Amino acid sequence: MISQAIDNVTLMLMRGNIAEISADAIVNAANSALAGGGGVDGAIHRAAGPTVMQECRQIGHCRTGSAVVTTAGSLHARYIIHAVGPIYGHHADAAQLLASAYDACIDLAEKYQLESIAFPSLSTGAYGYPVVEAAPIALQTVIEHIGQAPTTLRQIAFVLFDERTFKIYAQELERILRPT
Ligand code: AR6
Repeated sequence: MISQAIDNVTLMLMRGNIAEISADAIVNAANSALAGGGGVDGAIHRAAGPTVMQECRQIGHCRTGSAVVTTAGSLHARYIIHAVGPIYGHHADAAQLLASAYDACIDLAEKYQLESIAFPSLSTGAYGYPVVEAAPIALQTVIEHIGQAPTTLRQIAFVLFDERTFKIYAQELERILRPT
C-alpha cells in the first residue's frame, strides 16, 4: 500500500478487490448500457446484490466519459458511482474521455459531499486501455482536482487488482510527485 498526503487529502494506491473496500463511494467500471458485465462490474454487482442492477435499469444509460450514482446494496459503501471509460482503439478521443470519466466521479462525490472514494483502473481491462497510458491520466486528473480546494474529499484510493497495474500506478505517482 502506498499512502501520500497531498494538501488535505490522502491519496492511496492499494492492491485488492474493490468490492470489498469501505468508502463513501466505490466507483464501478461500467458500460454505457449499465447492463453489468465481467471484471470490476461483475464483482461489484455480485457483492452488492440485485437492488443495484434494478437502479441501473431505471437509469438506463450513461454516456462514455460520464458517471451515474446508485445506492450500494450490500457493499461497505453509501454509493456506487458507475463510470463509463472509453474503449481503446474505438473512441478517437480516448484520453479525454478517460479523464472526463474520472472528473465526473469526483464531481458527483463533491455533489454528494463525500469524504472518501475508491476507484478501480477504469478502461484497462476489457476496454483495452494500456495501463502505462491510463495511469498518468487517472492520477493527474485526480491530483489536479485536489489542487482545486475546497473539496469535501479527504481520502481517494485506487484499488488495483493485479501487481503489474499496481506497480505502474506506483511508478507514475512517483514520477508526478517527484519529477527529476
Ligand atoms: N477490483 C479491482 N479491480 C478489478 C477487479 C476488482 N474486483 N476486477 C478486475 N479489476 P474491467 P474496463 C481490474 O474489465 O476495462 C465490464 O464487462 C482489471 O484487472 O473491469 O473499464 C463492464 O461491464 C483492470 O485492471 O473494466 C464493461 O463492459 C481494471 O480493473 C467493461 O468490462 C478494469 O477492468 C469495462 O471495461
